[in-house]
Amino acid sequence: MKFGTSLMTLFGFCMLGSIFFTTAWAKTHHHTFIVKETPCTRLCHTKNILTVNGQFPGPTIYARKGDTVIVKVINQGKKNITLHWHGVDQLRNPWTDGPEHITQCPIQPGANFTQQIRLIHEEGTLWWHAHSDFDLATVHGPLIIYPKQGTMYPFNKPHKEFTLILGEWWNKDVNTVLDEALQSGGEVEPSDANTINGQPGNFLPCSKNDTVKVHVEQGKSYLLRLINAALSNEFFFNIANHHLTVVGTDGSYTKPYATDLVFISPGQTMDVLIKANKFQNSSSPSRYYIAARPYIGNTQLSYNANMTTAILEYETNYTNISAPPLLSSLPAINDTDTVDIFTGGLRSLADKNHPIDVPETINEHMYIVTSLNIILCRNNSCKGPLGGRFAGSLNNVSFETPQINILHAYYYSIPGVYTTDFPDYPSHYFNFTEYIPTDLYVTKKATKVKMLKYNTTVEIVFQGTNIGPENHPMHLHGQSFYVVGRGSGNFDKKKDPLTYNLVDPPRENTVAVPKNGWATIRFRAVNPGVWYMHCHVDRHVSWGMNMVFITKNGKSADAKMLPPPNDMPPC
Ligand SMILES: *[C@@H]1O[C@H](CO)[C@@H](O)[C@H](O)[C@H]1NC(C)=O
Ligand SMILES: *[C@@H]1O[C@H](CO)[C@@H](O)[C@H](O)[C@H]1NC(C)=O
Ligand SMILES: *[C@@H]1O[C@H](CO)[C@@H](O)[C@H](O)[C@H]1NC(C)=O
Ligand SMILES: *[C@@H]1O[C@H](CO)[C@@H](O)[C@H](O)[C@H]1NC(C)=O
Ligand SMILES: *[C@@H]1O[C@H](CO)[C@@H](O)[C@H](O)[C@H]1NC(C)=O
Ligand SMILES: *[C@@H]1O[C@H](CO)[C@@H](O)[C@H](O)[C@H]1NC(C)=O
Ligand SMILES: *[C@@H]1O[C@H](CO)[C@@H](O)[C@H](O)[C@H]1NC(C)=O
Ligand SMILES: *[C@@H]1O[C@H](CO)[C@@H](O)[C@H](O)[C@H]1NC(C)=O
Ligand SMILES: *[C@@H]1O[C@H](CO)[C@@H](O)[C@H](O)[C@H]1NC(C)=O
Ligand SMILES: *[C@@H]1O[C@H](CO)[C@@H](O)[C@H](O)[C@H]1NC(C)=O
Ligand SMILES: *[C@@H]1O[C@H](CO)[C@@H](O)[C@H](O)[C@H]1NC(C)=O
Ligand SMILES: CC(=O)N[C@H]1CO[C@H](CO)[C@@H](O)[C@@H]1O
Ligand SMILES: [Cu+2]
Repeated sequence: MKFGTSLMTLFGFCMLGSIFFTTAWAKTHHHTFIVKETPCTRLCHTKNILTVNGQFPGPTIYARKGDTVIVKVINQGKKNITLHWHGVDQLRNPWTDGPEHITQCPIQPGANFTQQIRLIHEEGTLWWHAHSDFDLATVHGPLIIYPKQGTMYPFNKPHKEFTLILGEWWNKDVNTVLDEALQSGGEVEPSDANTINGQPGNFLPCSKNDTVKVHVEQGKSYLLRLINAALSNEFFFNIANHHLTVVGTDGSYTKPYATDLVFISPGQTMDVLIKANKFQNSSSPSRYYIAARPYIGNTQLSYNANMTTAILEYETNYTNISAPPLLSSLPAINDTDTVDIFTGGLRSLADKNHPIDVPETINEHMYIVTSLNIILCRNNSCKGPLGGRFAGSLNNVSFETPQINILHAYYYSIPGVYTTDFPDYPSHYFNFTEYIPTDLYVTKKATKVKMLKYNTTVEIVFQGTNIGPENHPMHLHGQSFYVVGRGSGNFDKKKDPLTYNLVDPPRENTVAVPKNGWATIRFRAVNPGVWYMHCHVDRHVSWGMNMVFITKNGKSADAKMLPPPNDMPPC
């Protein structure tokens, strides 16, 4: 299946592919992803960025539920990379899931790796991205999964659809930004612009000419597939004067949720219906800003508050080009109440054709504190707080990425790579949402995993803390989960479970654990393999806010991990 890739590569210049759907399909879809350096200009800065097939954002993968996608990844770049299919379970096949040093060794420059993506229950919008260093900043694209042949959307078929990817742009090379931070132990420089489909939009320097435009016809309805591919920023998103109806998130349908505003964390996707009903006659405005701006809980810290914009433009012969597009205001950058209201409104569709299976009896309870920390440096010579080095942890274990990948070590029983004592509970309870005393702020590195028996039901209560500016969007590989509750303050194990939604909780692969609050997820471990769980804020990953689940094989043949493919990248 081809869709404009050849045309785009001809130009070899970080081109934006078509944002409207224009293709046919088959049961098995073959793609070739050539990862390479491509010159690209934004904010009047030109640099080489890593792209797939010269496109930024990268190519869209289209498939139907139940299809298989086979991607041959060819690394023509100068650095190690890996690719991940975000939100796909990869049932029994962790081998091509992608996280570097967790399930594979990287694809080295000049090497290839063919990755198989079997879509089983996923339907809606997912995405793919690099899972090595900060490569995700430019190596990402949509993965769009239509209903099975002969089945339909659980809503009226939209006239057309379009995809918008929220992201961040650095004028510097992103991996230089990462290396500098890791060397100094200090903060990662904030990005220079937030972007929509790689473009900063009208309000940022040198960007106006390239602002993304979405053309619509009066009276028609559209499906917007919204993806947050930012390295750090959570976003408020709206379209001036247009109502939005969320109908899906993270590759699962939701009950239609009418709203004027969407809140989306890094790693998440939202499927949103829009009715283009605002252009009535020659004197009506015909252009409306599509806008996104970050949410940041603590405005004391340095952050990028830039608004990024695209334009919704009605196809009409009356467009008054000198009239500026209409802009609707977005909530204040620290408006936590609006975040909580939006997030609290998401419900699984949970109808006859889209049943849900929320675990009711729980075998494994976990209470995981998500925290930013420091690791002390000799002579207090690092650039983090107290002369230490920034770290992140889950239950005070700051993940040390092993040299031998965990899947390899598990499958071939290589000892000494990890230990199986990831703690189910914090060793130390305190008021997590209060200022944390310095001695508790320090953490330690280790490579700990949590073993799960096949078919175990797991509940995790994530507890956010007062340290750091933002929520932690926790992402789980290998299975989606139900978000059964979310609230502020310290989790109260007597009162808070009474508020759980076990009837129609949203099914997600990434949950925004609130700063100073908690979120509870549930899932059933029926996917044997090695599954990474990490904050989707990339710098928090590099600081260790991650851990690994290993789900053991079950008894029956179809409850066992598949053998590795022949072309696993060697170390
Ligand atoms: C990678 O794939 C390309 C294109 O199919 C081929 O030309 C090249 O020889 C392969 N490289 C390796 C190391 O297998
Ligand atoms: C934008 O377009 C105008 C008109 O074509 C041109 O004069 C200007 O140089 C362009 N700006 C940039 C930054 O490319
Ligand atoms: C044109 O449409 C606007 C709404 O966009 C309405 O307020 C106005 O009355 C209409 N004008 C005419 C001449 O129909
Ligand atoms: C614009 O005008 C042309 C020529 O009169 C007509 O064919 C076309 O349908 C018009 N388009 C719209 C969106 O009104
Ligand atoms: C176009 O918009 C500008 C700015 O809003 C306004 O001054 C002008 O009168 C409009 N022209 C027409 C023909 O409507
Ligand atoms: C949000 O930030 C503004 C400006 O810094 C501040 O005045 C306000 O108190 C903050 N609101 C909350 C809820 O933190
Ligand atoms: C720490 O400070 C001591 C005394 O000032 C100095 O001798 C030593 O080299 C420093 N160590 C590092 C790692 O900077
Ligand atoms: C925890 O600290 C916060 C912030 O100081 C305070 O509002 C809250 O009451 C404390 N909770 C408990 C249980 O002490
Ligand atoms: C985390 O571990 C470090 C190192 O073992 C210890 O100093 C610190 O007190 C622990 N913090 C918490 C919150 O348990
Ligand atoms: C998984 O466990 C449930 C009970 O929690 C049981 O009903 C089901 O049969 C089990 N499935 C498998 C494949 O073992
Ligand atoms: C790239 O990956 C190989 C294989 O794991 C490793 O030996 C090498 O050190 C890596 N290169 C860099 C720059 O990390
Ligand atoms: C135009 C604008 O607001 N630019 C800001 C975007 O964000 C960077 C990083 O915080 C700021 O330095 C710019 O001033
Ligand atoms: Cu985080």
